[in-house]
Amino acid sequence: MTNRQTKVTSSHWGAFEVDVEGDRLVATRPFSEDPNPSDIPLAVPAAVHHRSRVARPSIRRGWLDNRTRTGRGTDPFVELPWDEALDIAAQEIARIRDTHGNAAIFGGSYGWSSAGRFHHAQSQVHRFLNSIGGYVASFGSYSTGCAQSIMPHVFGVNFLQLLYEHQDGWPVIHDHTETLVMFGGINPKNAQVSMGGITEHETETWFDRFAAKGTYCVNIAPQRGDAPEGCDWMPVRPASDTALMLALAFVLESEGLTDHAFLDRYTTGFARFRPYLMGKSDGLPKDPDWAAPICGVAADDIRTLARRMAKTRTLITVAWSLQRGEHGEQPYWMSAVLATMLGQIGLPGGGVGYGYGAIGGVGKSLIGLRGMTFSQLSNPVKTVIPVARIADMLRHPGQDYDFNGKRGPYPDIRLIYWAGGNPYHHHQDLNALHEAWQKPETIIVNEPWWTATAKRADIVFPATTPYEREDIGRSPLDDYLFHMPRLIPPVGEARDDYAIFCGLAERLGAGETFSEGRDADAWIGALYAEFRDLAAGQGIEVPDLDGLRARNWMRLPIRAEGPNRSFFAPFRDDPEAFPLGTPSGRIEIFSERIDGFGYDDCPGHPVWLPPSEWLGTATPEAPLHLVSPQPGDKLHSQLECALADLPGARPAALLIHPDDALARQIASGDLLRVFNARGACRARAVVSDGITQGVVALPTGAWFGDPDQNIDPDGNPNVLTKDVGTSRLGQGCSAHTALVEVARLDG
Ligand SMILES: Nc1nc2c(c(=O)[nH]1)N[C@H]1C(S)=C(S)[C@@H](COP(=O)(O)OP(=O)(O)OC[C@H]3O[C@@H](n4cnc5c(=O)[nH]c(N)nc54)[C@H](O)[C@@H]3O)O[C@H]1N2
Ligand SMILES: Nc1nc2c(c(=O)[nH]1)N[C@H]1C(S)=C(S)[C@@H](COP(=O)(O)OP(=O)(O)OC[C@H]3O[C@@H](n4cnc5c(=O)[nH]c(N)nc54)[C@H](O)[C@@H]3O)O[C@H]1N2
Ligand SMILES: [Mo]
Repeated sequence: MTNRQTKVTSSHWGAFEVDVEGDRLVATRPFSEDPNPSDIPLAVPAAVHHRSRVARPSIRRGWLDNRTRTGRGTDPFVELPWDEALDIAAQEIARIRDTHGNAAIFGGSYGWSSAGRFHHAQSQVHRFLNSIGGYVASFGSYSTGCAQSIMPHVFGVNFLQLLYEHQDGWPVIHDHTETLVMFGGINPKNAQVSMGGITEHETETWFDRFAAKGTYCVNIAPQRGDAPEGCDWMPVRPASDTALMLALAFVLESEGLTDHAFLDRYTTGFARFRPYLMGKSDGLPKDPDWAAPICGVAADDIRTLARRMAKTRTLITVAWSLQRGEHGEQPYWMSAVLATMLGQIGLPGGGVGYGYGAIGGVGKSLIGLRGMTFSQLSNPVKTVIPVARIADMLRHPGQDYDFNGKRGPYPDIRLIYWAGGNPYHHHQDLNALHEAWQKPETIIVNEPWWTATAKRADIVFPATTPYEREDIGRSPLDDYLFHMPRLIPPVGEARDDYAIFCGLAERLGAGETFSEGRDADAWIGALYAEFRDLAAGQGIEVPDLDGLRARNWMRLPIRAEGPNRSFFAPFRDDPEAFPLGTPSGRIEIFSERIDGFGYDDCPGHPVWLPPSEWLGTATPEAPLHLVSPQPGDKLHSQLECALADLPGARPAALLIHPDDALARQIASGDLLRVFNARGACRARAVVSDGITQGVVALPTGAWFGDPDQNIDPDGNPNVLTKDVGTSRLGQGCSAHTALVEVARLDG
């Protein structure tokens, strides 16, 4: 009989117990301290031992034989011994670097990879590329790229800092908020996940407490399920939130409910915005009767909500999804303006907050404790593209583009190195990406699995999963610390990203720069020792590494007590002494700086700007708005290989309103074709009155199928989405901008 042992490990979707027998993970169970554990880890053992693991270093036949670029995704791969494959890859990197320079190497390599402080694939690839002279990097994330550009203009603070350090925690919201207005909802399915780890899943349980206390919670979103049960649902048409927010603002202003004292003291530019709001500048008052047909919410409901917001302690929350669409800058900026008009910014439980529920860590009320960052060294190449503009970059080398007040050319990329992300899952308009993907001479990918991206690379190095290596689990948004034990030996011939990059760096004469003479154990020891000192400096005692190994995990005493840590509180007390980082030191309702950019797609104050594809531009060919939210059963495309094996699981489920289903003779369970001019995929119908009429929802996460099929078999919505920047200012991901048609796929 094999010996069974059980250990706890941590991941982006939380901590869980793992049973190990010999060389295999056999089962997972919830972690004892988690009040509301996620089911996501149930798929881990099947995925780790799945037939789709990359077994050995693999090189595409056509590339190996005569460096062809065609054949990505169709050519067979040749397996090679590690030394030979590393030699070939190092020679190719050297060739590109010596011929075209480091600015011909794209290492943006976006993606979540897996948790663990040291074996973080993105940090590893960036450090490696820096050690050999640098690479073209990327700015921002697919999650919040647009907000990361616009919000510093409005609040004068880095957006991620705003999110993670200056928003009210759940206890403050519970104690003070009377009205919670959730644009895009607060979705417990998304709060299962938090980058780097989330141990006590608490987002959903707070809503039970809000209900018990009588907090009024309204979910303004296309799906009822975007917020916990018990919340009011105000169905809206996607991309119309700015119009709704403007109408709420109009009611405040026309009914004398605006807090002008707040506007005078803490903001700048209301006088420039007001004529637009009231219709003096364009003859179009942004009143509820104007907004109702745009957003699909009755004018009287808008009035009632505005009055309630003015008369109670109100927190406006905005999901990240609202800025992942064309003109995503506008609802974000307008939500801030609406909050200034209510005058509650800086009061506990009032104002505006971003990304509650988007990840489980937002709203956790913790004392800041950082540490354990693996240095990426510095990048001598200064070229940085907005992260979601990768296909444009590949398609248009040398062409100028605008970004947040700057203008410059895209670099000419000859080599792509990707580790820890899956662009053939995450990018919009995959068929167009696939065309752009043919341009570089060489594509190298480190991946544990044969994902669509690995299949479309020239050189694939098999990477270990977190269960095959030792690491430390810790996130500044969580109050636990984990030793993540090596549970099994590497599957196949997989190596850690660190070992792969050590092998390449040595061959490229940068071994010492990359590794500093340390192996993985030495790095983990050094990072942990540094963290231990940092914690001690804050009066928090953690055991030494051997002690942590023995304990496996510990809870850190870093829950914050008392009022929020928001910088808006001191700003509210004394705006002269604590000015914001904007040019005016105040919240900018009108921004001279943005106005100076001269962008018609993002002018000097928030405006209603319809996107190119939404229900207002629906056509007979593409009459339905597609939203593509995050999947509830996994993290993006991770673990998909195991989930897709479950009976009936694929193609993915598409939510459709009963009226839209009836018009197409669709019933729940029917196999569907979802299509537009950009592409097509299959899906399985779920008919539900929990979605706004005219809208369909198909989550991300299905792997992209084979390129010779013109219909993606498993239901990847990114064959349908539009690949366009949010605006010249933000250039963020526009995943939620897409019109489609749906039809039954029988006969
Ligand atoms: N239509 C649409 N598209 C979207 C979105 C949307 O809302 N709608 N959302 C966007 C957003 S917000 C995001 S964040 C992206 C997410 O997109 P990604 O972050 O690219 O998605 P993941 O599936 O998490 O990709 C991580 C990859 O890293 C691999 N990996 C895991 N561990 C390791 C490791 O240790 N080493 C190496 N080398 N690899 C590892 C995994 O196998 C996986 O293939 O998707 C974006 N795309
Ligand atoms: N289980 C799980 N959780 C995750 C992830 C995952 O892959 N799996 N991914 C994580 C990541 S990387 C991110 S970035 C976050 C994303 O967090 P969010 O961006 O907040 O989440 P989404 O699921 O993309 O969208 C939430 C809802 O917004 C609604 N919506 C779409 N467009 C609009 C609009 O124009 N107006 C309004 N009012 N609503 C709209 C849709 O109905 C959708 O269901 O989730 C994180 N959490
Ligand atoms: Mo994201």
